[in-house]
Amino acid sequence: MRQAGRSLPEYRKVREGIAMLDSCMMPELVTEITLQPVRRHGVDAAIYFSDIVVPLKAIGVDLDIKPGIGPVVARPIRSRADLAQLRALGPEDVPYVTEAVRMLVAELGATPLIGFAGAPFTLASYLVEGGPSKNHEHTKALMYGDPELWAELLDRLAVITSAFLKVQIEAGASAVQLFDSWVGALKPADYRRFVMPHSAKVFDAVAGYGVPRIHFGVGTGELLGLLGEAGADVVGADWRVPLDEAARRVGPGKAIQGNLDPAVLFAPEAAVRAQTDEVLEAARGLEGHVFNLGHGVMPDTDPTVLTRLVEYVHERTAR
Ligand code: 1CP
Repeated sequence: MRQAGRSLPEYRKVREGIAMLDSCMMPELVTEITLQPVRRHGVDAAIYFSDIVVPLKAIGVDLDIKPGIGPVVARPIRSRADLAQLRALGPEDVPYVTEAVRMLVAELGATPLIGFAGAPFTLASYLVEGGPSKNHEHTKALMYGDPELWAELLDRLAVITSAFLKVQIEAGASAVQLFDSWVGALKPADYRRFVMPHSAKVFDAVAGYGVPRIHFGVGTGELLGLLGEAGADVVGADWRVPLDEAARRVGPGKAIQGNLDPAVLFAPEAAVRAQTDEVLEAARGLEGHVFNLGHGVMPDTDPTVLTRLVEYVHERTAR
């Protein structure tokens, strides 16, 4: 339940007067914010508080996270010369991540910590567009228009992302999630050709650690098989595809994550329960299921609804 924190008054209080990217570089604050939804809702795992653009900021890309907008990049990457903004990342670039993950693992005890990074395509979209985008037109123009430059851009991002995930795993994260939030904008043939080799490189780079690797996207119904093929152990599905059908598309040997529509949380409790039942029913008999929302928690979600949802899922799945 990404960004569960945003709906919490205790989150807004500790973030007061601190810019988003600054907060990601303050290990004690990161620890506190990561623990807040675990304490309040009793979820089964914590997701590390950070953002997908943190590793890019750490290597010197001039960008900011603007309130109400998201990541904004000062000099978008559109030409070969612009690639110079992207160098490799090492643990020394993100000492605050190592410190925060270590503190969290100590505090969390038996509750697993999920580390994460942005996938090459989704990071490329922010870098090429210069900010959030609905249609990803500049990104696609580069992808189709200059496949060589595109491949080099995604390769550099795969190297950065792999290193960033390794930092989190080596500091103690028990699972990692690769967020390719916007890759649902592509058709399968293009995903296979322009994106999959680079995401596969990231999954390969962390395979040796033996921690579960989760692959997340939105609107990826047509890509589910390929998202699994890229190398993940768990494939996320949004609410548009029922989980049994998602599992059929992903194929054997992998778990499925999802997929309650976060907008359902604004409906009366009986409706939330009915929709949750539908998710759990579709997940019955799967090889593995991680209950989750199909996308992040919306900021004005009532936190007590989230607490009740967690309780209800625990009740329904207790053995
Ligand atoms: O629960 C948590 O807070 C976990 C931390 C987390 C994660 C996993 C944040 C904090 N961001 C992310 C990942 C992230 N960031 C993704 C991938 C997951 C997804 O699809 O939701 C993406 C696409 C981003 C980019 C981003 N950062 C956006 C989306 C903009 C767009 O293109 O529509 C936004 C709004 C941000 C800012 C941000 N990141 C995180 C928070 C809590 C916020 C809000 C800013 C704030 O509170 O000041």
